[in-house]
Amino acid sequence: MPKQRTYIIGHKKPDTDTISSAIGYAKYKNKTQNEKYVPARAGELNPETQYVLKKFNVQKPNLLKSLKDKKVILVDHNEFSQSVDGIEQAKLEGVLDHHRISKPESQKPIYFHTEPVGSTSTMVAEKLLRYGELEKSLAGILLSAILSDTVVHRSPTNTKKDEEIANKLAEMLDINIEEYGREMLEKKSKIGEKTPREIVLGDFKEYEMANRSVSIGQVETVSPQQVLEKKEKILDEMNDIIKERKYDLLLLLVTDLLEEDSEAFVVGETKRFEEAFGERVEQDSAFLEGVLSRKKQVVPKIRKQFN
Ligand SMILES: [Mn+2]
Repeated sequence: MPKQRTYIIGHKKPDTDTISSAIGYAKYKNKTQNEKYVPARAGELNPETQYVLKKFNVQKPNLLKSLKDKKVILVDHNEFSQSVDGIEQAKLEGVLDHHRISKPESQKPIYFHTEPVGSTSTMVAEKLLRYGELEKSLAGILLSAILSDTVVHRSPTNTKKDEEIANKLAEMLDINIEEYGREMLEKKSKIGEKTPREIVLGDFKEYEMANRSVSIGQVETVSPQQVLEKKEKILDEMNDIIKERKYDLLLLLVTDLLEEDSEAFVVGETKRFEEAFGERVEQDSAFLEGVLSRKKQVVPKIRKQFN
């Protein structure tokens, strides 16, 4: 009887790290073990991942709808709630991940390798590099995954190891990390295709502040100029929205992920905003240096003004 294959699969709503680490780890396991390992995916690919696989000429893994009774290695996640259905009835063979551990259970001893690094692909690339040769196509998708998960090494989750491994891969491929990182991350947002209303309401949160109502949208992008050049139309839309929904203050943060600051479009009680940040609002907007986080850097300051 032929041996049962083991599927290597990442989380639902797959991103570039989940897909690249599954492909890369399957390659590594096939080189080093006497079993058959097959990469799989848990859902449709996002535009960034599609772009990456096409650029490096790598086939997308097959879609798996159920893990029931299958031999499985989980990459880039370990919480069963993020896995494909049937994981509870799967034969868990291993985990390779960089997230916090909740409580996966296994019936037998398994490989369980987690590290607090910026991407699972860093761990996969390290294994492959240590083992020996690494095809350029594989180096390309693993490098892309590291740059995607760490926002080109700017995320607080980024580590020295992510940088060392990324540098090795980039050198092999003769790729400039900053240039390529920007090119790739631009594929993620697809801002060019969005209407002003979609830009404002895409990532949108409402807050009650002492019986007043404040709402803050945020666009996180590596090409803020694509949003800033639509400023007038976006402000028209924000003026409509604030009337429709009776907010007291409405903000849109246009956050530049690479420069790490934000331009805020401000509609409604502008004075509150000016007092919160000590910045003048001119032509309905203000520049907020070093501001990346709505939750940590914006909401508390605004809340103080209303309370
Ligand atoms: Mn990841």
